[in-house]
Amino acid sequence: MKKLALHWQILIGMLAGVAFGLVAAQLSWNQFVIDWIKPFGTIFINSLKLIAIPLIVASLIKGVSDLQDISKLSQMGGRTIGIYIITTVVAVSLGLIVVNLFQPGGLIEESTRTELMETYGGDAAGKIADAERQKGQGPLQPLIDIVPDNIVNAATDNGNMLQVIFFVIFFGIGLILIPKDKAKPVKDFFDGLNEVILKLIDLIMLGAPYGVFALLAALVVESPSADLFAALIGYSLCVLLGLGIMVFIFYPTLVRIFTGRSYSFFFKGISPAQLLAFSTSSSAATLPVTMERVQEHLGVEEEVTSFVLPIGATINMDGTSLYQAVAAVFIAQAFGMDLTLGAQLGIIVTATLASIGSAAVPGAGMVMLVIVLGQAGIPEAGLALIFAIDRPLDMCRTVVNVTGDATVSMLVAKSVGKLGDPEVKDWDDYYQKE
Ligand code: DAS
Repeated sequence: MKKLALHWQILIGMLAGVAFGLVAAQLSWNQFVIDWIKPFGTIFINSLKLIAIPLIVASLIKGVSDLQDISKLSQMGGRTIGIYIITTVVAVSLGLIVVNLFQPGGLIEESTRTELMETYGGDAAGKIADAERQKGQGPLQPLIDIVPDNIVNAATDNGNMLQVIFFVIFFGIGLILIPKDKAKPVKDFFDGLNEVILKLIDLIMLGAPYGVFALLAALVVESPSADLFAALIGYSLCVLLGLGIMVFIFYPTLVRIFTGRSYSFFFKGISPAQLLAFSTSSSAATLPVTMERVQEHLGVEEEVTSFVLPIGATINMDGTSLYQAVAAVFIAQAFGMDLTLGAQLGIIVTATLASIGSAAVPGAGMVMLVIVLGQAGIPEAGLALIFAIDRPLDMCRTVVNVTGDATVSMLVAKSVGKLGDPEVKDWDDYYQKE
């Protein structure tokens, strides 16, 4: 029998976890589930947290050292990176506005919050105390905190993610500035490390159906409280609202304003790639279709798509960055932490960088969320709260990631005069005529 795609296995794991949790609660097997099932969910979450630092180190060093070719390649390079960063910052900011406006974590009652702290909080109390202490420090303390005085200490605590990121980018710049023959072995090492890490994520994600089953069964058995359930629904709706605004308003408006192409032209062109992104949860798997649709149906010349889209699939993940901003603030709200404006601005930086460092594979956004939580001083244990419902949100945010890449490729093509005429049906004829 054809093996069921991991994707559907995870969704089945979710449903089975809820069903098993409900039956266990009825049969008073609560303690059994907590002692013998929940640990597999904890192990799964820990393995995702384990892979976060190696992933950010390898993918950012690769990303920064690849910039060397990009920025020299043509004026397209700087323009592409610049527009990608702008759309990502817009996405993160939109996520922060939505989650602060609707406060889904506020639906959780004080009694449930205390339970959460005991069940998931881990060192939450310590983190909250740190956050309180930080409020009293000087205005530039967050800037000082970015520069590590010891890279080993920075790398050993998820809380110093920006310090790791700072060192990695600094290292990548050094790699660009040394002679190419000296840089090549180092660059090849990190390219190889990146491949290994991506393979490890694949292996970890094989455990996802079981991890999700355990997490959901534990979630149902431990705290089926209506307020927590309502809060999780509220959180999911905040993510979906933000993603919906990006796909149905922000991107088509950019295309309309800067390329003059109509809303229907854009969606007729890109929708097959969006559907594939939704069903695979992987920008990388969708990339060949994205390239074909953008080239053959949105009129972007091959010279632009072959450059802008592969980079976009790797570093431009607007949906992921929006989701990370919403998830981080939601978990803080769930633990009763009120994040300062500085901490939220810090989330804009880390979510933008974390989405650049996220791999274009299912579940990568969740792995990198550890970076955002760690830096903001939010208990990473909160991942267990939202991981169980992550997969449907991953499907949706991957659609946004792909749509954002297609949008930017049209804007870049238009700006370098490589965007075809929308009335043309067969692009081969069109370009051959020129
Ligand atoms: N699934 C990732 C992608 O392929 C996005 C994510 O995990 O957030 O774009």
